[in-house]
Order: sequence, then structure tokens, then C-alpha cells
Amino acid sequence: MSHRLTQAQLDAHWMAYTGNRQFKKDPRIITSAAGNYYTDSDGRKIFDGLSGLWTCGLGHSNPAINEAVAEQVKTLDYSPAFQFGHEKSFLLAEQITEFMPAGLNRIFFTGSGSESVDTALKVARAYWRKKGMGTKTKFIGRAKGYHGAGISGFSVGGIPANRTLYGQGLESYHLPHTQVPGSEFSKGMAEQGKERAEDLLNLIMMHDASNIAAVIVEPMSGSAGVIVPPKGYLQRLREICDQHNILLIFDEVITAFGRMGAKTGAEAFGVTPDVITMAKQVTNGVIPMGAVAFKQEIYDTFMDNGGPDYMLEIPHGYTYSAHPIACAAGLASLSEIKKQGLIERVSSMSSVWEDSVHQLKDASPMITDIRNYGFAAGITIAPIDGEPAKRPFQIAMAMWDKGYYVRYGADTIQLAPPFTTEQSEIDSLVNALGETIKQQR
Ligand code: PXG
Ligand code: PLP
Repeated sequence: MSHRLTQAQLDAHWMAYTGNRQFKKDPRIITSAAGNYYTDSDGRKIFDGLSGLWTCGLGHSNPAINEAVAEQVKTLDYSPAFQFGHEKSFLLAEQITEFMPAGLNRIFFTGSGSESVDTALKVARAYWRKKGMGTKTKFIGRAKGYHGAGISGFSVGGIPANRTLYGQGLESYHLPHTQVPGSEFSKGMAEQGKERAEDLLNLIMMHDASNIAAVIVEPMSGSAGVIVPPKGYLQRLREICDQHNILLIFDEVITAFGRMGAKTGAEAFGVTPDVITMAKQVTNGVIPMGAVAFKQEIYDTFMDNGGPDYMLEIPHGYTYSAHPIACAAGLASLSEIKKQGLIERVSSMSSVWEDSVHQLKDASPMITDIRNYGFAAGITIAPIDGEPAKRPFQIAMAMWDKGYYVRYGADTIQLAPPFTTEQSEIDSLVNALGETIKQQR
């Protein structure tokens, strides 16, 4: 390993969502990135099988984004987010609405997906209070959901390992996940599992709609291993929320801006929520940024009940809301997605991707499920007795040694290559993964 870091330097950084002790014994240091590849500190070229952390669909070091950022740093490096503005945030908000379903046309900027979730949940509570329904405060999430690392995100999230250390969160209840027996190896949306939406009626019965502010789900769960909604499931959630006056929030931090071969998960699955959270791909991951799209009626409710116009309509925001450099990166990123026709590209290549990842089924009996949509796939690996997360970790490390970066989490391997990936790159990624899984004991 040819990096130059001392043990003291390694120890000084408490790394995010990382096995720090293992990493610091055997550091994996990335030194540069271009296109669909990283270079590590040994000079090896490594294929980016997760587009960063689902962030970099355009690949790395996109010249248009780089130039926009460099220019912005020189022109306006920071401007205050509260009570003053700069032009690019308004241009970007309008650009984002072009990617959102019709009607979700009011954009609030944040610094990350976690802040976007916090924003959506706070606005949901405040919205009902503004409408004279201040008892609507509880939230409904879903088992296996991931909604970021904030106190609100872990509360509505449904990945046990992310919750159990942290004690009491916001009052939240959870729908069951949709991975039902019989749905294994479904291509795209499963036929089975739609009925799990009916559990929302049970939760409403237990808590009463007068106490529930919002339901929040990822249209397709990313972190838990690419869990695609069953046919009709999201439609049914939408119906029930409408019937009971509950806001429906889609957390599209992973699914917005192309990953699904559509502008959003909402568009891919044909269901329009009231609120969409986003982050990651909005700037291609180059500068941290998140955003939340609200349907206009929510925004209008605050404007119409805001008191005198020198008053804030909602006391909420972040120092880095609409950061000018992030806005410049966002404008360039969205413009590149359109110019290169990448959403159409993912859509037209998604069947190649689907066929390729499902061929893995024959590689090993250890593979107990494969799921896919757009340019995303999740592969479930049968656990070693008593060590459920070990095989995916070993597989991901062996893949890194072979020159492929893939994500592992719980009992799954996750793949999400850049939108610019060629068929030959898909083939070599999937072949290497098949070989690696075969070598597991
Ligand atoms: N919501 C969803 C649906 C996400 O996927 C967040 C919120 C939080 O975003 P921030 O920017 O605060 O991290 C996410 C983030 C993985 C992985 O490998 C996924 C995420 C983050 C890190 C790793 O699956 N998703
Ligand atoms: N903590 C302190 C002491 C602060 O002054 C601020 C912002 O001014 C924050 C936290 C919140 O930081 P941010 O706006 O970057 O989320």
C-alpha cells in the first residue's frame, strides 16, 4: 500500500459509516477520478460500480461542471442564505422543477439528503398546524427504509442497525417492506407484494389520521439493497393517503435525476407524491447539496398564512441553503444530463443491465435474490451462520482488489454504475462479481 499517511493521521479521522478499525489496518485510498474510473494510491484503475455513493451518474471530472464550479468560486464564493439571494438559485430551482412531476414546483434548498428529509418532515408538521390541524404530528416510514442520518431520518428509517444505538427518536411507525416470499429474482417490478400497502390502513386505525402528518417512503429503496416497489403498491399508498388527508413524501435522494431511466421515481412508477426530497445527483456529487420539491398548495398555505410580509413564513433553513457554488454545479450537472440524453440512455440500456445482472443467478447458490431497475441492482447473499454481514464485506473487498468498487450493506451487494457506462463495462463488472461470489466459501 503506497499511501503516505501515518497511523496518527489515520486515527485522527473518525470515518463515516466505516469499519474504522479494519480500514485503518488496510486503508483503501482513492487519489483521483475521471470518467467511470478511480485511481487508487497504488496507481490502480478501479471501475466505479456505485457512481460514488449513487451521486456521480455523469461519471467523474465532467469538464462542464468543473468549469462552472471554478468560475463560480472566482465570481461569488458565498452569499448569505437568509434574506438575500443570488441569481443562480432561482435558475436552478426552475431547472429542478423541469425534472419534477407537474405541480411540484416550489423548491427549498438544503445541504444534503438528511437535511432534505428533516426539511420535508418539519414542513409537513407545520403545514397541518397552519391549516388548524396541529395534532397531525406522527410519521409513517417503512421497514428497510433509509432516510439519512439525522434524528428525524433515523426515526422514520427502517434499517435496524441504523436505529438501535440511538434511543428515542420522533414518534414514527413503520409499514412492512415489500420483499415478500415468491418475489425473488423478479425483473423490475414484482407481481407480488402490492397487498403490503394495505398495512397503512392498520396504522391509520391504530393512530388515527388526525394524528398522522405524513408517510415517507423511497419509491425504490436504495441503501437496503435496491427494493423495487411491487406493481400497484405505490398507487395504493397514494389512494390511502388521499382518502385520509395524509401527505405522501417520496424520498428520491437516490432515484431523482436519472438513476431509474426516468426523471424521478415518481415518473418511473407513475405516482405523484406531495413532496419529493433529493440530493446526490443534483450536483453529480461534486458539491454537497440537497433540495425538497413541494406541491404549490403547500407553499401557498405558508404564504397565505404568513402574517405581515416582513415576517418569515417558516423559520427554517441552513447556512448552506442554495450555496452559490453548489447552485453552479447543479445548473451544469442538470444541463449535462439533458445535453447528453442520459435519462434516455439509462432507459434504453436498462434491459441490457437487467439481463446481465440476472445472469448472475447461475453463478452460485449463495445468491438468493436479484433485483433491478434502471441502472441499479441489488443482490442478496445467503449469510454465514452467525455472521450475516460477512460475505458481502468479503465480496466487496475482493472486488476492490480486482479493480471494481461495489457497495455492500447488510446481506446485499449493490450496483449502480454511471449513466455513461458501456455494455463492455457492464459485462466485465458482472463477470468479475460472478467469479468473486463463486470463490466465497
Ligand atoms: N434519503 C435517501 C433515500 C438516501 O439514499 C439519504 C436520504 C441521506 O442523504 P445524505 O446526503 O445525508 O447522506 C440517503 C443517502 C448506500 C448509501 O450505499 C446511501 C446513502 C448514503 C450513503 C450510502 O446505499 N443514501
Ligand atoms: N450550531 C451553531 C452554533 C450555529 O451557529 C449554526 C448556524 O449558524 C448551526 C449549528 C447550524 O449550522 P448549519 O446552518 O450549517 O446547519
